[in-house]
Amino acid sequence: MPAALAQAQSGGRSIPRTVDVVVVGAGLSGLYMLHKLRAQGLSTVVLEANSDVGGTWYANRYPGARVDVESFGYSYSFDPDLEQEFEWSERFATQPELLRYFQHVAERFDLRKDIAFDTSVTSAQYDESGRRWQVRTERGDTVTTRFLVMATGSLSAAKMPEIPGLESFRGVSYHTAQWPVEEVDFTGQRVGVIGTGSSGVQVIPLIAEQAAELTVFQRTPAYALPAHNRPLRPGEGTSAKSDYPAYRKAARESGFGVPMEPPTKSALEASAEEREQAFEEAWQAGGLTALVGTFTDIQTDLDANALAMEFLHRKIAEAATDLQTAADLTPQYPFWSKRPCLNTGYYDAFNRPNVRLVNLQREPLTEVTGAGIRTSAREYELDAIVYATGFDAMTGSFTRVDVRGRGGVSLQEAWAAGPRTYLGLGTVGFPNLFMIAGPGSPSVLSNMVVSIEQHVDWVSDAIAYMERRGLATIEATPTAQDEWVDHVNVLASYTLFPGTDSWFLGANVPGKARVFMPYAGGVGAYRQKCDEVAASGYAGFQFSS
Ligand code: NA7
Repeated sequence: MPAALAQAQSGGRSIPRTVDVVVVGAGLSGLYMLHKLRAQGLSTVVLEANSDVGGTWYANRYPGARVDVESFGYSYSFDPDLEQEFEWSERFATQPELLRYFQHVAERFDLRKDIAFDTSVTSAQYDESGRRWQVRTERGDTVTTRFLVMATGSLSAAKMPEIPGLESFRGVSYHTAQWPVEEVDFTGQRVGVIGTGSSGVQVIPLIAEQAAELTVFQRTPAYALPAHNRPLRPGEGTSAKSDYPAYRKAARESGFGVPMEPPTKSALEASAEEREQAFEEAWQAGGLTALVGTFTDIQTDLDANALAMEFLHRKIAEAATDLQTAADLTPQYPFWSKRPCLNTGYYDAFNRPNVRLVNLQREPLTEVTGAGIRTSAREYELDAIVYATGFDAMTGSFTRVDVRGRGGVSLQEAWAAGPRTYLGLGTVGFPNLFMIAGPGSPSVLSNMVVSIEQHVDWVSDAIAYMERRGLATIEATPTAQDEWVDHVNVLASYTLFPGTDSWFLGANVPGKARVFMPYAGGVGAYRQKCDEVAASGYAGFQFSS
């Protein structure tokens, strides 16, 4: 039997031993990548650690999980029929609805037959003489491939906090990003939630409704902006969908990957009345980007930002009835210097009699005990702890696989001082390895679907270009990569991001290099650069034939 057709039997599913492309991950990126590569006639297998499609939307099934980009925009644009046929039910889709969408996509394009589920990739090693990647899985499969596409997600390496005593807790522990498939019932329980980022802000109102007591352990308060989520009105879907061509174009040319009128005026030049009106309109519109998009300098100038902060502080003071709680919930760092959250019932939850807020800045968390959580002030007895403590973002999903390129150098070693990529698509020393939404691309600073589709299209075009010319390998040049890393850093330095600790900077992972990882120039400018690179015959990449 030819090697290419030999099948490794594992877990009841066969995985080909030799393919043109291995895609790691069957989330948003992996599904579309598979669809594209298949259409190009390339043999492709997707290796997925979870038991079904959906990636981050498979794993983050905690109560309250929902997307914070509007449903119509957070969907694939590559197929006009797919665009029209799926019915969204709410302004911001819930996790179960998103999962149904990805399952629908998998079925519609018959994707599952080329996906191996429950198959965790442990290593990928580049064989320089054969110019192939050897990809190994936890189940013992080895797949040899020309191209390796890491479609592993920017927010998929869940992170537990470094707190002494985690193992000693006698109750049940959960991480929001590793939520069980079976329903969790907190009725009658004393629950503690650690973390008030997006996941904490979403899960807290739902647990508050169910648990006997909820204690929220907050280290840094979030700016929780109103979602104004609601069921979609009859006909709203049809009308939004009829506008798709213009909507998608505007999203692709925008900053954040959502259509938005760019601001023209500085907050410092506007009158107090003008500012109040603009901020209030943005507050009423809801969503993550309306308020930061009111004036040109909210994200770049501390004085302009302070005006938005003052408005937001007032809103939080109005929302939380207890004065001390309101003060504790009020962030003191610049707005949008770390990612804000979308609020559906978050501040209201703290007005319930069964919810209390523990400000860890006043009473630091010291340990997890057998009975609960101890702070410097006291012990809180709990039946369950929910860790809403985030991710080793942007790089964790790449480096937790032992990826080794030329000379056996690992990605972890190559990125020890921070991730270095060209366009967030490729990295020096790792031929024929593509990243989808990698560090150095807009990724988490954008509507992920817009960024992912653009990357997948670019990667499949690059592979098609190589096929047409009989080229064996593609790799970023050191000069192009150095220049790109510098450019990403310069763009970040124009913003307020570098001044506030966040996972954008790797600040939530002890020992991680402090480098601002996403590209802050906006998806429109980024797409233009990627298109120019492709049109010029892939300037900044070198090929071997
Ligand atoms: P985030 O945004 O990283 O939030 C994690 C939260 O957990 C944040 O409030 C952290 O406080 C807190 N945290 C982490 N470690 C600790 C310890 N040791 N003690 C107390 N509190 C801690 O993750 P999310 O999952 O909420 O959201 C990630 C992204 O997913 C989100 O932005 C969306 O894009 C989707 P800190 O701020 O570090 O003081």
